[in-house]
Amino acid sequence: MFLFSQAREGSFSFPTQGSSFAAEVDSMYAFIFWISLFFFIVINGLMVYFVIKYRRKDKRLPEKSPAHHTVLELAWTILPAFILVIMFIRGAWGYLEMRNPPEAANAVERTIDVRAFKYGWQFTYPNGDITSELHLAKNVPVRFRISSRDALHSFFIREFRLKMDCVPGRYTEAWVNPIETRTPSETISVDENGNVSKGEKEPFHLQCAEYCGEGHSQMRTEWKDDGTWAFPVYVHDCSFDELTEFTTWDFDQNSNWKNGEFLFKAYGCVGCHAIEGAAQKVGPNFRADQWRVDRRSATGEVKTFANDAEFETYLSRSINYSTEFIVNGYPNQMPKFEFSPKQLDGLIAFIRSPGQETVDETGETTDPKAGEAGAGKEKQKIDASKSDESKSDNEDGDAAKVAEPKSSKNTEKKE
Ligand code: HEC
Ligand SMILES: [Cu+2]
Repeated sequence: MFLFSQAREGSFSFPTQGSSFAAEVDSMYAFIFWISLFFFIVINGLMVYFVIKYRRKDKRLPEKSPAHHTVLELAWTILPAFILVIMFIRGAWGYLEMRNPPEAANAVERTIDVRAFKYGWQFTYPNGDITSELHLAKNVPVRFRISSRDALHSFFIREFRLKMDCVPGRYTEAWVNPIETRTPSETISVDENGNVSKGEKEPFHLQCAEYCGEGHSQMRTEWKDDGTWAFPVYVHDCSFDELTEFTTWDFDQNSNWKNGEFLFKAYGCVGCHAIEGAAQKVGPNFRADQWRVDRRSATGEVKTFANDAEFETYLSRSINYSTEFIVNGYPNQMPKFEFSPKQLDGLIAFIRSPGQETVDETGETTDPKAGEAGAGKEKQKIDASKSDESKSDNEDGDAAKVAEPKSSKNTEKKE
């Protein structure tokens, strides 16, 4: 049993037991494993022993063996059946416990929406906060309402012994009561010069456990070269409501560029678009020097950009209406989004200069090729003409709003 029930940072066979049902899962596994191992050794040991002991040594013929022995046959049927029944009952109990959230987790205010998509995760908390990191509170049971935007994925957190399918078009459910903390400060260490490196511990590990496409392996908790964790699972020692400290992103407190960076992660753009010179993913890399370069579509259509405003219109339409213009050489795999104009502004600021933030005194990100067009003016116009309410608008209404203020000034033709 030693191998399986140790509660240190990962035993030989298993990672830390981070949830209330982890110990039972492990001991159930160990129970079946050791019984199987016992019978394996007994049966195969005897077999080898008998093969050697009763091998043919001389000309004697084998004796006739008994054909039937009722008592013996009943014994070796009924006794193992007992073992199987015990396994079944323990398994069923454990399964039912994992399937049925306790009262405390079953309420809407304890439900976290888990969205899997190609290729990443998005978590929506009861108050509407959205993150690409999962933040939980120790000893607070929560329910997950799980869905997928595209293919089949599987929501798997190994320290919790939790796994549930993510199925497009329907919700699946799981719950967890984390019993061990794992905070960002344990997993990221910052030295006195401000350099970040991997901390002494890793966050709990989320992973997609169902092959879902070429970016499948990105859908997991992993240390990135830029000094962050992708999709970490954190457990804090606080109340569920205090989690907002970690999950809230205040758009008004942050620059356009920072907002863009946040959205880029939280909405999984990062899963398909590498930035600057990083290894290419499914979609085009975003680089500051690709700013306003002409685009050619898969059907041979060419887009040229007379000024920044036209280019920004193109970028916002590429995001909210991604199927409209497919960049040549790339698959039509980008999902459509419903970002508000303000969010689009942030994303565009980030895409324009993904490597580093350039901020002017107004807090607006400056254009790396500043002065070329009235980009700033255009932006203000857009901000003023619309508010965030278009986020929930239907497609057509949204289309008009996003495209209108920008294309009204320039010569872009509507397709
Ligand atoms: C599933 C993968 C995927 C995700 C997620 C994704 N994209 Fe894309 N994106 C693509 C692909 C593939 C293309 C190229 C084909 C096309 O134009 O649709 C593309 C094209 C683009 C373009 C046009 C690029 C150019 O150089 O002309 C922009 C802008 C863009 N994506 C922004 C975003 C943003 C912002 C997000 C997140 C909100 C995002 N994408 C999420 C796959 C993805
Ligand atoms: Cu997946």
